[in-house]
Amino acid sequence: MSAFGVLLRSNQFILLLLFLLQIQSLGLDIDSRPTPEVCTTPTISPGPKGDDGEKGDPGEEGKDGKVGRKGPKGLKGELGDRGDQGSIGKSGPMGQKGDKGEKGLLGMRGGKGKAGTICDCGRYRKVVGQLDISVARLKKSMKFVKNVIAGIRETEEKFYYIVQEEKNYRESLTHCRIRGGMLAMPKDETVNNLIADYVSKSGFFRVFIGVNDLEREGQFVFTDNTPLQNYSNWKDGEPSDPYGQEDCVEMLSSGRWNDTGCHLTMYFVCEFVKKKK
Ligand SMILES: [Ca+2]
Ligand SMILES: [Ca+2]
Repeated sequence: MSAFGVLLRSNQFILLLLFLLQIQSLGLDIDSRPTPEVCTTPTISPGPKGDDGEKGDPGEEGKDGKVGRKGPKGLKGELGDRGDQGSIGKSGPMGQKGDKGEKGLLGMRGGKGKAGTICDCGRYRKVVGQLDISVARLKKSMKFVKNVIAGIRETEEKFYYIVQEEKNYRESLTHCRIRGGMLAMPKDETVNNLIADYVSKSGFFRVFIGVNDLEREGQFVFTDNTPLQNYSNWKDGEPSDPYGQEDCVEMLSSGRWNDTGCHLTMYFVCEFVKKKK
């Protein structure tokens, strides 16, 4: 750029500046320049601000708003008043048995009894003592009595009964002896018939009787060691002891005798001598 150009530019700038200053001194504004209408129609200026108006009437009630969100849980209310008593409910199940209660108080003392008579206490004590002994014996004999209840037979001199327990010959002997008797010894026809009838009517087939040849083979004796002199009632063909093992005697329901093994077990008949009055 030439120096002339620069000079021309600076002059233009100065002129512009002077122009603007002229406008400002005249109180003119570019934006407030009068429009063509200002010149043609009268301008109406707004009046001063009026006084505040009176407060209006309250408006009509607005519409219900939308249902809001669920609020937080409230505090627990106070305890209400006690209600009326309800009706009686159904009976519950039966409870368990309770514990035994404590012992009650001692009762009142009774009245004085009548005067007793003088007794022979020593005699009564003796009777009571004998009763105790009898009861003890009775208890021991309960099993024995159970068998006796099944039936008992008797003659003028003796009692007979079938012990319904299966025992071998020696056990049978012992059983009768410790009870004060013996294994039955039918020493005559009357007694033999009585025992036979007893056995058959009781429905048994065979029983041990008090006869054996344990001491000497073939020499039969009663259990009181008396020999069979006056009476015996062997079954036909008996006694027969082919193997030497039949040393004890059984009575069959027919009343007949047979020698048989002593180790066999069966019911048996005891006899007891009646006490003389
Ligand atoms: Ca024999
Ligand atoms: Ca035989």
